[in-house]
Amino acid sequence: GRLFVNRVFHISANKMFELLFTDSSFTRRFMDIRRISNPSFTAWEKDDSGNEKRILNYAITINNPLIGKFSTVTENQTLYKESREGQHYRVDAEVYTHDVPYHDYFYTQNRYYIISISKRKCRLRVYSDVKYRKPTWGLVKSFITKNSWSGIEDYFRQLGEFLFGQCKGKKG
Ligand code: YK8
Repeated sequence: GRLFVNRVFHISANKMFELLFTDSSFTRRFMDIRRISNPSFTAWEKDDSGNEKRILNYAITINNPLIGKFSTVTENQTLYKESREGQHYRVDAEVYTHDVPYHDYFYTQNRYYIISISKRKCRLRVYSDVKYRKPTWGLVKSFITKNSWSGIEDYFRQLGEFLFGQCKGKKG
């Protein structure tokens, strides 16, 4: 995958997890900014392997004239059991955009690592990869990949900035 976020934030690892991976007001506000609508979240639930899972559904607004204006999205998140509360967390998210061209050919996999540095500092790393669900012609692949990277990059740049703004509002 490609590394899209690698940055230290002045909040605890715990707080970072809460902001990004619970139904927080931070998430709600960020969704508003991104014009993400109709969000629904399931609660984290342990599966047979001991990892925890939750499912998000929402609609995104797209500003690429090739694609159309909206798409519904399903995001399946896994919180790995190796995560240690307050210390380190790993969450994988599989993102399916249901209403874009070639939607049945690919999905996006995002890996989030939150690592505690001190009581009030943590590092966030996010890797992203475009995954193919069936054999895809090379030209189509490069079309999908190119359109995906630019959208993903834009999203995580904005997320990083919004998180940074959140931290500045805090003491320390
Ligand atoms: C998540 C990756 C691709 C997709 C989009 C589709 C290209 C279609 C290719 C055709 C619109 C919030 C993206 C960017 C939509 C948004 C997705 C978000 C940002 C033309 C061949 C949604 C993170 C995320 C992951 C993948 C992104 C999609 O939390 O280009």
